[in-house]
Amino acid sequence: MLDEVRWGLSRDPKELSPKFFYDTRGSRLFEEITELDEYYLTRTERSLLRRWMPGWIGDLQPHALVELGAGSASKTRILLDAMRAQDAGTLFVPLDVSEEFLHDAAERLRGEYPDLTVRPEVADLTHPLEMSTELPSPSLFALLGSTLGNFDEAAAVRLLSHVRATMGSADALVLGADLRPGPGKSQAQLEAAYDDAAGVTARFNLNILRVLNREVGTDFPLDAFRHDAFYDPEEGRIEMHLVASRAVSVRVPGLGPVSVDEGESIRTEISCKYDRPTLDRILDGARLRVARWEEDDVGRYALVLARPLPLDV
Ligand code: SAH
Ligand code: AVI
Repeated sequence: MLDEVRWGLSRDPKELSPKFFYDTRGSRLFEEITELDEYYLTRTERSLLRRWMPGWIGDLQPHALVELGAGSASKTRILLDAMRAQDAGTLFVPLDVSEEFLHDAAERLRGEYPDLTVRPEVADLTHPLEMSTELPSPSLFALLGSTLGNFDEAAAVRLLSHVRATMGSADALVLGADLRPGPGKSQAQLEAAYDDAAGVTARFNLNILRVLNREVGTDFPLDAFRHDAFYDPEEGRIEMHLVASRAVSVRVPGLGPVSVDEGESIRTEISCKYDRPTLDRILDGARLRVARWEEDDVGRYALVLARPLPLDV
């Protein structure tokens, strides 16, 4: 973690990896975000899952569900219920970097689904997947919440290639993808989802500095930074930043003091927004193809079923 932090704070412009948001407090703040009026992503995805998953699971009859970046696994119940209704899977593998939060979610699901084997995996999706659980065939993988968007295109292809390397030819991946602004979603609505009136996203953003101060021994003064989020139409992505309201000098172990000028910003997250050609290209780069693409009625969000393409030998 310290190496990654040193690397990001030595760059110009400065950046931090969004995976550092998610200690238990950060994961809880994200949960709060998902309930905000402005954050349409979760509820739109939830209704798409309810509409399409029973049929897709009926066709696939998976024996296991592997959820990448599972978080609280709140929408997962829709998939698990569909599997139970089809007498399909009995194994659930939630995978996440946020260890304590993951184990709590796994414990809750064990209570709710006594017949289900729950095998949580603490892992970083930016590395090749090394599962300690052997997966049956077919297995269904899920990457929900548009979490793929927090990776740039090259990193998204790498991440999905790691997933593809773990998949058998009969497996499938269900992907949630937030879409670019269009007739049914203005840029202002998109930006409001990342800058809510109650300030929850601002607290989530600032949480990264608390995590760094505690975990790597930096001394960021939280009161010197404010939340900023904007949509970049050229790149097709939201960027979240922390902007310094005064000049500060921050202790970074192993790097010495790092100065942040007044008005200088640290980028903490990108959240890429997709269209069909972009997602086709990313999936193809990872040897996957779109089998189903379903959007909500105004085209805010897509639920995608991807199937493996043969791997080059
Ligand atoms: N899937 C849930 C949660 C999305 S929040 C939903 O749809 O609501 C993103 C989740 O991905 C968090 O739980 C976070 O801890 C996890 N995450 C972020 N970066 C990760 C990484 N590099 N490796 C594994 N998990 C990661
Ligand atoms: C987890 N991820 C897909 C969220 C997103 O929308 O990019 C994280 C988030 N950042 C700000 N609000 C929510």
